[in-house]
Amino acid sequence: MEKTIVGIATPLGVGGIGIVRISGGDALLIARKMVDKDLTPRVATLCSVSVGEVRDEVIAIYFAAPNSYTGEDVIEIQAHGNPLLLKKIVEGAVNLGARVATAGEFTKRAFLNGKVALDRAESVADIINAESEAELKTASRAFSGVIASAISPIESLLFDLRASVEAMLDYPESIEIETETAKIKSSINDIKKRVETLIASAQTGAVIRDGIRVVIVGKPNVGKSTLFNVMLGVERSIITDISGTTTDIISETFFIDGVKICLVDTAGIRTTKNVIERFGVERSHDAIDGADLVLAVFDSSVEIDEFDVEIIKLIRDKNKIVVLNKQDLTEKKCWNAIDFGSGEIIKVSAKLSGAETVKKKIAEKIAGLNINGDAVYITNKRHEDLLKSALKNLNDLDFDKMDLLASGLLQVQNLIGEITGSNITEKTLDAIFSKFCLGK
Ligand SMILES: Nc1nc2c(ncn2[C@@H]2O[C@H](COP(=O)(O)OP(=O)(O)OP(=O)(O)O)[C@@H](O)[C@H]2O)c(=O)[nH]1
Ligand SMILES: [Mg+2]
Repeated sequence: MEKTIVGIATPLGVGGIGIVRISGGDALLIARKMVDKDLTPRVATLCSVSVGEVRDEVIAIYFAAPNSYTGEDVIEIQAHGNPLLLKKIVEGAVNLGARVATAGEFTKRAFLNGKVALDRAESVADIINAESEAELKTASRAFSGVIASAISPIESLLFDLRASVEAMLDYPESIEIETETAKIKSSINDIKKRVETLIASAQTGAVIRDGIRVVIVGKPNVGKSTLFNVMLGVERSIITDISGTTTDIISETFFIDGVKICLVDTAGIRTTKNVIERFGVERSHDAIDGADLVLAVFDSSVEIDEFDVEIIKLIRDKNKIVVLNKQDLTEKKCWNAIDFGSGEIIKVSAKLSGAETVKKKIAEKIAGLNINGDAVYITNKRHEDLLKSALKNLNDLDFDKMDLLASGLLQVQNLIGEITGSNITEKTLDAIFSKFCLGK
């Protein structure tokens, strides 16, 4: 029998209520020695808990196995939310034979006891860690089983396919080889298409998980920091009329339509002798490389110069929005004739209502991703990597050698099984659950 574990389920800070959870075969035995009332399954019992000199009035709930989160006997003690008190209750349980739970151990037990499928268990961590509405929505959909509903059919198709290939190997005389091979090929194509669709969805999945990195670039004094501040709605970056005011990268997070935007202000790009500013400029080049979307800002009230031209070259092939700023002043004619490459051009005044126009454009790009639709998005990097390996193996299958085909399909099935949990090693499980917070 697994050792009984104990952990604090609520965040370690002062709060109205703090919860200690005990799970395992000895949970009830341990709890009985700590509280002064008898516990009935699924009844919230007001009682006293004592650990040494410390006493608290708590609500204790007993969930009898297998009808609990972990599938084991579980006791939840809802005490007053003082971290010292909660630690004391944990200490009490440990003195009576429990062990402090490792990160994610309660959920790991839930998985091992068949209470929750692996993809759903993994989405529990995503629900807890979600920072944006889009992330939360996708994680809760994953918890409701949409990933499983996309992956399980692939797993069963592979299972059937292997059976057909093996039947062909074992009883070649009773099978019409050509028809059967054609069937197998078409079924493999069907599987490939499903895997490809899921891999493609991971691109949007990454946007949901990591947000969109929007980097503001331009030469000094064009109004990058002004735009940065008005988009955030706070005076975060220093603005002056002196070129080279921003010398380093500054970033802040905000949300557009429930999607996390990491907005980055950079040092104006130009050749410079000032050492600090030069470092900043180098970082700006790197920031362009790491951007999902570039906001390329130009001062339209002055003529274009060689620094602007250099920036246009740098961002030519990037996903970008060109911002012709300072429209409250008179625009120089030259800007209308410039070829910026792909992307949209907007004319704004960051000092006036420019931020709203830029945000609207970003919102349009987000709408294009259709995040709020009903499609299934792979947001988990582990799932994405496994699907990519599976696709590679599917592409490498050799139809001329049936015995190799069978083992090739088994490999694909094993990879998919690592997503659903039907083929999983202890090491992978530990890696998955170590990312959980303590007490979950
Ligand atoms: N008239 C006008 N002035 C603006 C506008 N946007 C910014 N400015 C002014 O342009 C000057 C430079 O603005 P910043 O936002 O510091 O420019 P920057 O691109 O961040 O400059 P560096 O940090 O030096 O690279 C400041 O005096 C701003 O007030 C605008 O839309 N219209
Ligand atoms: Mg600046």
